[in-house]
Order: sequence, then C-alpha cells, then structure tokens
Amino acid sequence: MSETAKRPEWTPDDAGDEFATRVMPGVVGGHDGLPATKSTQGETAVPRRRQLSTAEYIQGVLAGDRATLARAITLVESNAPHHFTQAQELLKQLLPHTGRAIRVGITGVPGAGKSTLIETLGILLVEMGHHVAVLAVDPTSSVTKGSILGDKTRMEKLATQPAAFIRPSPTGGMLGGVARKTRETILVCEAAGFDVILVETVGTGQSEVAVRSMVDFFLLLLVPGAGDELQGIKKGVVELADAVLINKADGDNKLAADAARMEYNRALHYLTPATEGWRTRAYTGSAATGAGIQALWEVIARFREQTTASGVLQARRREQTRDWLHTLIAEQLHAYFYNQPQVQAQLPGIEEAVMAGDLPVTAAAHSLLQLLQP
Ligand SMILES: Nc1nc2c(ncn2[C@@H]2O[C@H](COP(=O)(O)OP(=O)(O)OP(=O)(O)O)[C@@H](O)[C@H]2O)c(=O)[nH]1
Ligand SMILES: [Mg+2]
Repeated sequence: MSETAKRPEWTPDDAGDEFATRVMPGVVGGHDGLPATKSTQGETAVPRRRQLSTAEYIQGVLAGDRATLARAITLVESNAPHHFTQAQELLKQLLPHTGRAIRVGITGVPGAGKSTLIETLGILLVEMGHHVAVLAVDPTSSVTKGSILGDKTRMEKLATQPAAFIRPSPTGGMLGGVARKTRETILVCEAAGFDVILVETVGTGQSEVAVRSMVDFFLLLLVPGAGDELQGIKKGVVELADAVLINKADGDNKLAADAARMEYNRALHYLTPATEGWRTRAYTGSAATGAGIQALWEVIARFREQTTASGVLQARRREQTRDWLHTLIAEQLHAYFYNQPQVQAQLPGIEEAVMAGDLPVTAAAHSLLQLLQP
C-alpha cells in the first residue's frame, strides 16, 4: 500500500480545501478487508486495470488462480449491461467443470455461531485436504455494517488458508439479485476446483428459502436456552433443514443443549423431512471448541453418499436448475412489463381507477397486460 489518500480526478487543480472528498488507496491481497492469503502472489500476475478476455478468465479460473477467480466473480456479480455477455459466455464455458462440490447452506439467527462454525469446519476440511469456498447471502449487508465486519475476525484463520476462499455477500439490492449472483458464484468456485461450498445466510425467513434452493444440504444452527425451544425459529425453517445443530454446547450450556437436542428430535419426528429418504436429526456441538464438528461433517458426508446413491441429489439439482430458470423468467418478465413506456404511461390512471372502485382489478390487470401484445 504505497499510495496515500488522494483527491478524485474531477477535483480542479487549483482547488483549496473546499473539496473534502479523498480517494483512499485499495487494499492489496484479500478482498473486502480480509487478510491477504498466501497464494496472492498471483495477484501481481494479472494487471489490475486491463480487461481480461473470456479465454483468460477461463484459463485462470480453471487453473485455480485466485486473482482471476475473484475478478471472474466480480464480473458475474456485475449489474452493468456491458458485462452481461462476457459473464454469461464465461459461465457457459465453465459449466462442464461445475457440479462436483458438495453445496452446504448454513442458517441460524444472528449470533448463533454460523461464521464461527464455518471457521472451525473450514479449517477441519482444509486439513482433510478439501478446498473450501465460503459465500454469503445477506441482502441487507453493506460493506460497512453487518456480518462482513464480524466475519473478518471470525474467519481470520480460515481466510489465510491457501485452500480456502471467502467471498462476502454481494452488496446492495434485493434478495432475488443477491441469490442469483450467489448461484453463479457457486458455479465459478466449483470450476476453480473448490469441492466444498459453504453458504452462510442470516435467518431472515426469505433468504433461507433462497439458499435452500441452491444447496444440497441445509443446516440450521440453533443455540440452547434462547427462549422456549422451537419458538424462536419458525417451524417452516426447521422443515427446510437436513440437520439441526444445537451450537454452543460447551461450558454451562451442555445440559441445556442436550435437552434442546432431544426436544428437537421429538419435534422433527413429526415433520416431513426436507430431503426424500433422509431423516433430519438434531445434534449438539460447539463451533468454539470444535466438539461435535467432525461428527457434523460425517453427517454431511453420509448425506451426500446416500442421496447420490439414490439419485435424490442429482434430481434435486436438476429441479433447482429448472426452478431457477422459471424464477429468472418471472423476474425478467416483471421488469420488462414495468419498463414498457405504454405501461408506465397508463399505469397511474388505471391505479387511480381501481382505487376509486371504478374498474375491477382483474379487468385492469388484463388491459395492462394487453399492452405487451404487438
Ligand atoms: N460459547 C460459545 N460461543 C460461541 C460458539 N460459536 C460462536 N460463539 C460466539 O457467538 C458469537 C456470535 O458468533 P458468530 O459466529 O459471529 O455468529 P453468526 O451466526 O455468524 O452471527 P451473524 O453473522 O451476525 O448472524 C461470537 O461471540 C462467538 O464467539 C460456541 O460454540 N460456543
Ligand atoms: Mg456471521
């Protein structure tokens, strides 16, 4: 970091202190404030500003070059229309190299220990020889607040592992957009050779559903004694889970955690399992001490083995892909409709008419949709 803060280029040369804006230098190495990893020597191999060709992106990603991987993800995440074609071409060419990872979603109320678990589990997996990519779906986060800041410290050790890659949630925008980007980022990470993908999401209700629809295995993290069991968390979320981990089962919490585990196992007995042929169970563990985390991984590995043998895993992925197609079509139709000049011109009047009770709503919607016909 040789440069210091400088003035933006639009500042007049003779300006005094009336222009307060300063451009801060970028951070070398890790992104979003995370520490640089050992393998960032590669960073210098790719000049920062030069645009990469699609072939260069593909070559770099397939070779597992982290700098290129990070840039490829940025390209895929971009909302800029001029990035769209190249990003989609890149994805298309990477597609044959995807699908080999186990995709694990992790949810739980804020503070349940998701990031701590990812750190502990991630280190364990790296030690076992796995390559671990950590992604996040957090529609509310911005660079300055929320879990990203916390994760800097919580995943400190994992972030320095050459075999791990941590990518914070794409910022800004609605859940749909964030989820789309994360799906595509999963594919890019798989093409880069990561064989375990961990996706953390905050327990906001909707984001769990979005993450469930992009992973193979979904883990719900709970803490003991946080109100009457089953009450703090919606039953609907429990029904999405392939395993429930009662975290923080350490110190004085051990007994409460065991009680919670038994209570959840009783409740789970009556719920329809999230995955056909798999029984969702509750376990206890401690992300802080590491107790039970190896056992948790064994559950995930067993899940993968069983669902692969039965074909349930492949069927789920096929369905997820088809559902994703329909979600994108619905989103794009929606945007297309509201962007039509005629729709924009007529909508206020029609809204007024339905609110005044002059026009039936069904007829109003029908006549607006007629505007799409050539
Ligand atoms: N005693 C104990 N504390 C834990 C354990 N796991 C996490 N914690 C602590 O709980 C707090 C929250 O942990 P995080 O890992 O940041 O939780 P999170 O679910 O990622 O939180 P958000 O990202 O804010 O939703 C931290 O202070 C951790 O040190 C555990 O197993 N035992
Ligand atoms: Mg977190």
